[in-house]
Amino acid sequence: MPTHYRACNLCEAICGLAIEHENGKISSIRGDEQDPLSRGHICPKAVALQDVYEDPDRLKYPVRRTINGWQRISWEEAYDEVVANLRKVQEKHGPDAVGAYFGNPNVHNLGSMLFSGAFTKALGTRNRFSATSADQLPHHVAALLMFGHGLLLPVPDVSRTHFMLIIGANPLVSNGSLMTAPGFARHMKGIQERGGRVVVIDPRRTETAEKADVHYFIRPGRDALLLLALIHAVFEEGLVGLHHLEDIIAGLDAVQKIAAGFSPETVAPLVGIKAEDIRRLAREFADAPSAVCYGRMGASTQAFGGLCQWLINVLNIITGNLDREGGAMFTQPAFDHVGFTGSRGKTGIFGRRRSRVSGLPEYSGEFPVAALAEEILTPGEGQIRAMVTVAGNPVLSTPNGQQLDKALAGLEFMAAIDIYINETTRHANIILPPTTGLETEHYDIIFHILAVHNTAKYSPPLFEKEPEQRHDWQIFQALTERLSGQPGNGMQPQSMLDFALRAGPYQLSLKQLAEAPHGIDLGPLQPCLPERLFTPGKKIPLAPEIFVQDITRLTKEIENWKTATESHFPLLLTGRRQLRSNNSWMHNSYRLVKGRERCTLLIHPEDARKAGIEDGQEVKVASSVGAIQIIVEISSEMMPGVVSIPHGWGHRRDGVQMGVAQSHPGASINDLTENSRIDELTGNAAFSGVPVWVGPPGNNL
Ligand SMILES: Nc1nc2c(c(=O)[nH]1)N[C@H]1C(S)=C(S)[C@@H](COP(=O)(O)OP(=O)(O)OC[C@H]3O[C@@H](n4cnc5c(=O)[nH]c(N)nc54)[C@H](O)[C@@H]3O)O[C@H]1N2
Ligand SMILES: Nc1nc2c(c(=O)[nH]1)N[C@H]1C(S)=C(S)[C@@H](COP(=O)(O)OP(=O)(O)OC[C@H]3O[C@@H](n4cnc5c(=O)[nH]c(N)nc54)[C@H](O)[C@@H]3O)O[C@H]1N2
Ligand code: SF4
Ligand SMILES: [Mo]
Repeated sequence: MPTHYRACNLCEAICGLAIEHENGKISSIRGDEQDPLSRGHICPKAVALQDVYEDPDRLKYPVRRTINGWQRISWEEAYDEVVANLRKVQEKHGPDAVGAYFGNPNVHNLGSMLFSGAFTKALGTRNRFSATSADQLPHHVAALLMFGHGLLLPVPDVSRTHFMLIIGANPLVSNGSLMTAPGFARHMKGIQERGGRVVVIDPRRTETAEKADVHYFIRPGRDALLLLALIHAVFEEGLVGLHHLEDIIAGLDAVQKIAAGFSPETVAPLVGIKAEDIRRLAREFADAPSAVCYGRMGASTQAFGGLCQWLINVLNIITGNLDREGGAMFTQPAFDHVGFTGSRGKTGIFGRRRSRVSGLPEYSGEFPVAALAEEILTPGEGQIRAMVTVAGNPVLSTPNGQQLDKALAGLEFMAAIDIYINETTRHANIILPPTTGLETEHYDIIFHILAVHNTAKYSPPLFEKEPEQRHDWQIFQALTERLSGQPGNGMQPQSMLDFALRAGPYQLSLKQLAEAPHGIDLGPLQPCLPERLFTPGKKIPLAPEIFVQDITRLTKEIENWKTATESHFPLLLTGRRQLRSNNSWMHNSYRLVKGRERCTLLIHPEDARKAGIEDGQEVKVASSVGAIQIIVEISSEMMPGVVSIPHGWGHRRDGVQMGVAQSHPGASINDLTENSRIDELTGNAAFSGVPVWVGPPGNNL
């Protein structure tokens, strides 16, 4: 039986897959043992590639919403109608009256990465939003200000480190994020086998924490304090060692001065970790032959996400662990997007403009998505009156999704480039569905930049698309041509990829990659500083002004924490990822959703007792913006006072056409999260620590 080798594009891990197939039918999907990055790892989501391919609910042709339901139309008609309507709105109300949201799968799609830029330019609106600001924006801002490029993100060198401090991430389930580490369990075991340690800081005893050497609970949103205390201890105990970074670090004194105010003893009662444990952690981290601190969603999607990501870099730097084997290192990918853009001065821009209603900062042409609904709902010049969503489901994925749901319903026009009629796209007037997964070719431009080992891999499509189908890039191209009134330059993803590979650091070609179906091993991460920096004079500013200033906001918040009184919403809500779920869109695969209910509220036994609720019962959860009903799972894996709900659920809504998902609907955590809860510094959504009330369904607050 023929075997097709490809990289999975469902999440950041880009696992190598070996797919056996015959006559257009798949018989098995396994991990590819010969893939130099994933070495055979695979997760349950990969088999859902087949389910998405065969899904009868998936759209393959453009549809228009009419009073009699969805009607199939031709591609030409669809393109013309979309462009005519967007232009009509822009002519009447100005270019910014059209808004655009780009969702997560865009970055997992070669064609979209190469063609969406021209499309947004042709759209000509400043009202652009994406999943970035519900996710990793603080990482980009810290990288931009410290290393000179928003995408020059340090990656944990997990295959060589001796100490890994994980803050607010669950890589055993997520397989790493901004750390492409397929088969993270293997890496974690490796650390422990070479005598190293893994320490996890998380308000939930996660799957990763369970396997780690040490786990500490932390009060959500207070990680910046812990990091300041760790840095304080490193200074106080004389453990600072810049090593090879000595000549390129500026601002060490400023950092020492800031951290001086945050001793482990002052911080301990606020974060819930003992001072002696904080001191020991600092000592072990600094004394290890190599160490890396890594923080992800939990340390990013919170009110002090910017401070956290800055301080994580600081901790790695002052212990000499940045750009060092076993520490936090930079990759050298074959398609060197960072090098290309950086050498042309396109490194990222932060805070040049502010959003119209709430004045949230722009990052590289995008406003924070927490501001999207208010930009649609608030009248005035620049109000959004039409939307385009691309590979995104912001009704389920962004804070206060219900408000956005209402806002989208009131638009003059909406178009969606998407494969499903879901909670978001049901509001579209026209849906343009692209090919996906197994029908597309793939080279991962983004996640090779973030991988724990340098590799390169090209995947041809497994199945030919039907003649009537279009790829994402073809849709972008057709819309761009109509919007700009100019014909395209005829370039296709393959020729662009080949060009970039040849111009890249290894001077590879697409032909070479095509001849190596398992991928090419380009070796372990290498030290590359100061050459790789894009900062003035190739120095690393350790204390950029905006972070230093944000400490004042933290200090004020500490006073609030100290004086807080009994609240109507006594519990703090956090999120979690699950092995059989992928953000908001893969619940239409029966194989993934079958079995016990997954969209549950996790709560500590003591909190459940106080709330008067029992395991397995349906309960009510309420926040300042809304309420949901959800099955409860009582577990001491939760920190007392903190509850957890996975995101991406809540499919039982009028008009959704995803049969399996609607029969396993769950409830949306983002019907509870507040759009006003953001990291005020970066504008990132602060999902962690939303105050909520939990009780029996009949009860009110
Ligand atoms: N409360 C809370 N909210 C969160 C998070 C959290 O942890 N907690 N996580 C946040 C994070 S990290 C992220 S990344 C976002 C993700 O949120 P979104 O950006 O909304 O992305 P998805 O939920 O993955 O939705 C993907 C959409 O793309 C469509 N799609 C799938 N494949 C393709 C394709 O090949 N082409 C096109 N054009 N469309 C496709 C799907 O049908 C679906 O509509 O959610 C964020 N929201
Ligand atoms: N199976 C699966 N894998 C995925 C995805 C998926 O949906 N399913 N999504 C992919 C995407 S888009 C992303 S961005 C990544 C995310 O990858 P991760 O960040 O590794 O995944 P999360 O489960 O969101 O982990 C966040 C952790 O932070 C904790 N946390 C919450 N608040 C706080 C806090 O204030 N402080 C601390 N210290 N911890 C806190 C939560 O309890 C949780 O354990 O996963 C990717 N991989
Ligand atoms: S971990 Fe991610 S990339 Fe790997 S098989 Fe699962 S979904 Fe695909
Ligand atoms: Mo994400």
